[in-house]
Amino acid sequence: MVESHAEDDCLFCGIIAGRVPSEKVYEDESLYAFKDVNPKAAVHVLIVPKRHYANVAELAAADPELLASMVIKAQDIADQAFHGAYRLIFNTGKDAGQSVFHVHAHVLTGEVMDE
Ligand code: IU
Repeated sequence: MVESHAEDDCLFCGIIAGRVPSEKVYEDESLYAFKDVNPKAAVHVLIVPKRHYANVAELAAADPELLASMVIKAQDIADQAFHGAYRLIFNTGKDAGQSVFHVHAHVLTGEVMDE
């Protein structure tokens, strides 16, 4: 059973609720997007679903339409920032670099990336 409620100790639940500051770039009834505090590209936005899922696989299993809406929003951000070119990264698991266990899409765009 996937947990869907906000978790008291979840950083991104805190950001979505406004308890933790963030630089919001987009919000609707199901998604929240904000600038990464440690950007790895000229434009580095994190897109998170408001419902709490630990990682992208849990989200895909529970609500594939919500996952699709994150991809569509990433495309929209990149369309505005950099003619639709972007990288979309879901770090999954501590050993892959996931540090916040509330699924988030890294949207990296705004500059030419060679590698
Ligand atoms: P990761 O894939 O779980 O490693 O990504 C977490 C990201 O959250 C990472 O890029 C941080 O820079 C970012 N972040 C943030 O944007 N705001 C915060 O308050 C904290 C982390 I803590």
